[in-house]
Amino acid sequence: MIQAPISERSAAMAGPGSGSVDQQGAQLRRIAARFDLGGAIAAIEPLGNGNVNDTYRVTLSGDPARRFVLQRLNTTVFPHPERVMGNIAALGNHLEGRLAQEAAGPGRRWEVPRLIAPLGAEKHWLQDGNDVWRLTTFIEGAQCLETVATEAQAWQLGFGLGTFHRLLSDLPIEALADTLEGFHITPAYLAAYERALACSTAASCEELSFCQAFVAERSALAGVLETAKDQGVLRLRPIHGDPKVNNVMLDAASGAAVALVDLDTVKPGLIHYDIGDCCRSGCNPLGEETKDWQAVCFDPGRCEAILAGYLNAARGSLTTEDIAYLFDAIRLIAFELGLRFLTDHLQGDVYFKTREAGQNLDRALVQFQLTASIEAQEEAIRALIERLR
Ligand code: GN1
Ligand code: MG
Repeated sequence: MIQAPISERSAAMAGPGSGSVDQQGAQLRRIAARFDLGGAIAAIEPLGNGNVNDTYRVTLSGDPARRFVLQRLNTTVFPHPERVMGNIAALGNHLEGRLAQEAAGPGRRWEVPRLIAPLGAEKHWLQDGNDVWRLTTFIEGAQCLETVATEAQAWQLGFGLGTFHRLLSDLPIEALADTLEGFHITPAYLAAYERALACSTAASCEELSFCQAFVAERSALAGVLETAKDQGVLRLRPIHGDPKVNNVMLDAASGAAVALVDLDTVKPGLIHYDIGDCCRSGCNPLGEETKDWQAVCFDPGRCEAILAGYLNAARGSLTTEDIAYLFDAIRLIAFELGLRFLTDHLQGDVYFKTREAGQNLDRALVQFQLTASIEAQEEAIRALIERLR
């Protein structure tokens, strides 16, 4: 798991609130101690590189040391914590039921982060002032990647997402709440971008003009998945919502996918959002935070491996129409994320965490360059999808 000590991160990334590292550490210990940990806390450290919530690893004393994940939920992004937590509980119960009947694959382990309740509480989360906290189990013996280095890793990424979809395929969507209205509805993001542009005070620059022209040329594409959904060609299913590279845990020894984490965005949606997100993230070897945006390209080899892994786990649940929209999904989700970063830049960085001014504009450029690379390789990507049918 890639992580940095609190002192190496900005206050915004380290959260919670302002104050010294010592004060933050004391607050984290106070919060963690209110959960049913079953032991004494030895250490709490920042975990991962999430753009939305604040995430920490809690380690207890003892050998072997038990570990947990403590998170402060971003309630600006998720204004209905009870829905988020209800979905995570429903998903956990469903997956545990399925896993009791069947293995994820021959000789494979598959795990689900489970919620640990606060002491003496009926709810799965803790309200502390305006903050909402939760504690989950830690997936031991596993790690996540920030970028995919090999096609074998890409295959595991796809297999992990396919397994998640397969295990959830019999969970009725009515069991899941809408935790984030408008999430992955690209036409709604386009409308939000146009509103933000009309009243933005962001400084004009060459990069911003490039982005504006890039979006204007592609605005007609925005509705491709929503139209197919409205026409009944594609249907809603339980999705993860955020299956980027670093949300897929791989076994530390074998490299096999063992869990999907970061379950806030689990809700009814199109599996195409997930497949598109997994590919836009897993097929960009430079990663989404690179400064060298002009060098960003989409790697079709990794894409073929992700889709092969996905289909190995979930082929049975995909229709001919689902497959027909895979290319559109891969292009659209890269474009959509660029649009979301650009809108946040125009709005003054109110949604995604940033460490420096202009970071969301840089992130938008990376996703737009990735979109352009996908478009330039359309024929090859469509051909590899055909080969996998
Ligand atoms: C956010 O928090 P994190 O890093 O898991 C975002 C995703 C984006 C991702 C881009 C709720 O995810 O949609 O794809 O950043 N999550 C939300 O890195 O908006
Ligand atoms: Mg997330």
